[in-house]
Amino acid sequence: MTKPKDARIKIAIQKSGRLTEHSLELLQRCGLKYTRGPDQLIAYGENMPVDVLMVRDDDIPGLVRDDVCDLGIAGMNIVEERRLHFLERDPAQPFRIVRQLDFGHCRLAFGYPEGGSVLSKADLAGTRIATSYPSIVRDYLAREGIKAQVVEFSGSVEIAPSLGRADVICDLVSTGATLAANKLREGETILESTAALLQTPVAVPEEKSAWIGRLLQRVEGVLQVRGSKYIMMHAPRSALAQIAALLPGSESPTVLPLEGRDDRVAVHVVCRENVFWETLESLKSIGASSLLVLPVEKMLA
Ligand code: PRT
Ligand code: ZN
Repeated sequence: MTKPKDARIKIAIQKSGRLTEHSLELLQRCGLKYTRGPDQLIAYGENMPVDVLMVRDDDIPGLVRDDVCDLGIAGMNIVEERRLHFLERDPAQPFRIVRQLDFGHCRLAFGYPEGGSVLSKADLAGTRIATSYPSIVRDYLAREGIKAQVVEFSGSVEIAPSLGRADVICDLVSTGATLAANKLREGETILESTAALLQTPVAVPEEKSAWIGRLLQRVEGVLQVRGSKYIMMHAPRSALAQIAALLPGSESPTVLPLEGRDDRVAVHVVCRENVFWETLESLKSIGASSLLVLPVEKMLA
């Protein structure tokens, strides 16, 4: 007999690490209020049927694949590694990658020892590559037609060459400081990563699926808001086309008459990009005045 599925949505996020704060903040911005359980492993949603499981990031893709959790947030580096690993055993896609998020930026790149014989991927044939991402690296080597040995390392990959355990490494890089401190030079990037939102491939009951839909729509709204600004200005009516060209995402501005002026109008636009001083200066140079740039609080498309 199949167990009745829990009506509450479960989201897996990283318990403690680089993605934790950002993941919780995203859920809070979606309107979720929660209390943490005494063990701190589950945060129970108070105002939505949503509970948050706090786990190690490596476990998140598996929890979503196995339908223990409906949704999960993990770095694309982990997501892709686990996806390739699962696909080797079962051709069905293990989960749906709903969308990439706007935090957790890093890249998976090669690190070549300074002064060594490997200068680029052209020299990788026959080398030993230390990495915590064996499936991604093997997949890359196969696509590039390079025959090299992948040595799996679970941590401190950057010390593998100096220990004599590998010739080069392939690891996550953010600022590049770790590579430099270990006398490694950054080589080709094989994956650009951000955090990603995953969804179980398993069908869920209608009521629950409606809540998941609402939550995903709110996530979309939060991400759009973070990159958006509301801009108000006075401008010559004749400059409307130039204004639209300067402000991406401002195709349908609100244009309002100005009392006693036929040549000038008030223009209000939502711009789906940050607005820099240079853009404001360009707007001023085509006759705009009284320019105001305001943050957007919420947005529902
Ligand atoms: O305990 P748990 O398993 O959950 O955590 P973890 O230690 O595996 O992960 P954590 O918290 O370190 O990282 C979580 C996710 O953040 C990663 O899976 C990436 O998606 C993302 N991320 C973003 C990074 C980095 N930037 C990053 N710089 N993850 C790791 N690093 C490490 C990298 O491995 C290397 O050791 O930072 C070092 C390089 O940094 P730079 O700035 O010196 O280049
Ligand atoms: Zn981890």
